[in-house]
Amino acid sequence: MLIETIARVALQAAERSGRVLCRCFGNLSRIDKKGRIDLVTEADLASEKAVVDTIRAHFPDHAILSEESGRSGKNDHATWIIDPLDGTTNFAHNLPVFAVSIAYAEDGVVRHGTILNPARGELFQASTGQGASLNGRPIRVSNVSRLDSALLMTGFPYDLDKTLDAILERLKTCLATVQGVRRPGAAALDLCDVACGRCEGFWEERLKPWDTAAGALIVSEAGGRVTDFNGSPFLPEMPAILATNGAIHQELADLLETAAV
Ligand code: 2AM
Ligand code: CA
Repeated sequence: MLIETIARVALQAAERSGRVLCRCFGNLSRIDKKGRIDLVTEADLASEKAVVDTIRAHFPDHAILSEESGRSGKNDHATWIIDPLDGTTNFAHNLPVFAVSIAYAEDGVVRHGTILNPARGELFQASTGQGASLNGRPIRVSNVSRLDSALLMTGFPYDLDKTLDAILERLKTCLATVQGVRRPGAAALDLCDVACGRCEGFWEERLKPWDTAAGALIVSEAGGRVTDFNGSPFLPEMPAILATNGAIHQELADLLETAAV
């Protein structure tokens, strides 16, 4: 499949989703819980319908893996991986830090990623071998190489109780070493911030493929490095992700390792 065609459909789907999300933002009438703190809103569902309908209209035989509706279609060759609303908790609190994330994978390898932050009008795109862009302009990771000059981002999983000690140990160790740690609440956007050099690194565990598939490609196409916590090349099905500008990667991986409880 021509990657330009994929990118065009991904953009159309993201723009439709963006309009849906902006319409719903600040106007939610219903918020349901999937777990103690794991929310789903009518915005997640309406955005998912906008994205899935767009992809289905162009590629009825492609498989789709999307956060709210799960897996549909049988096609081992071509799969779309979608988070219709990344940052649902922010969205439900009227905090404008959220995105739609759309990835396309061929034979298990992510070939294209589109992430739209409709509240800021920021569109991040990457295709394998073609670099990454923000609103059409090429982006690069930062060249900061010292941890004490590095700004990092992280996130906390919904099932916190299981791993709270390990998460707090990592956070404590990083806070004591780096310039700063932020926790914005939308993993896809954290990855985009690494890709365009607003921060040097991002780590989080217990994520799902839809949280990371598009963003990981955007980071690597922007010149960054993406692995699991052990340094193995990242795949969307891996629950732990470490994405950096490359220059701080090994040092940050070692630091996270020292914090293991
Ligand atoms: P969401 O808003 O789509 O649910 C917050 O730490 C970030 O991680 C958000 O991107 C959130 O995505 C995601 N996240 C946290 N815990 C998660 C979990 N258990 N499963 C999937 N995504 C999770
Ligand atoms: Ca989501």
